Amino acid sequence: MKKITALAAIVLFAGAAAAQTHTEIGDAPQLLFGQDTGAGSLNFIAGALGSSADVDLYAITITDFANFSATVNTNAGIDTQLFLFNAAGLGIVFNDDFGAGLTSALVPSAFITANGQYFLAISSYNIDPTSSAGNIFPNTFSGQIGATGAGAAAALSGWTGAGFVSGTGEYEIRLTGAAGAIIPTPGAAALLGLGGLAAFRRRR
Ligand SMILES: [Ca+2]
Ligand SMILES: [Ca+2]
Repeated sequence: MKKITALAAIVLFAGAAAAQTHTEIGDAPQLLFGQDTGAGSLNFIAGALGSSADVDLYAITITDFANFSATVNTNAGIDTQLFLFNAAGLGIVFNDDFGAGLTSALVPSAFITANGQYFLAISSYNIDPTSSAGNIFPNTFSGQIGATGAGAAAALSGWTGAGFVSGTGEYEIRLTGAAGAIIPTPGAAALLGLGGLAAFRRRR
């Protein structure tokens, strides 16, 4: 995100309480458990696709699923894709092109039915998520698309395809109905009684 954009965002949302931006730290991982986005409300994620192969995965919390949205803004000319996964890494919904442009948006949809912890991924077209059983989502350009690929029943474990970013492509994802997420380390998860998550980590 360019500084001028950040400044504009701050001015634009100056009247809103505690607008919070998570800025990508280094390069966010492309696989579970993504990158933490902190505590408190989360209004923007600002990052960059640093190469044609880059995919960024962020841990987020959906706090108001009926009003959850994620909208990509970029001046870098990236043809983006957005993917939402649940806490277990299963595909929920994706969008490639929203409206008339090539950027992406996830809007309130029948696919998102509960608050909780999720993972949000951004890739450049046409890098798609895979599981041990194949592609998680179908190859569809428009609309809010559910996980109906051959690999939908298993968790995110890889990415396939090639992207079209040349050099660094900066992006901003505007969020509504969301808060940050901090994924517990295995030790902390065990202390908190999150045995399922700890077990999930151990299997990796
Ligand atoms: Ca990145
Ligand atoms: Ca796109």
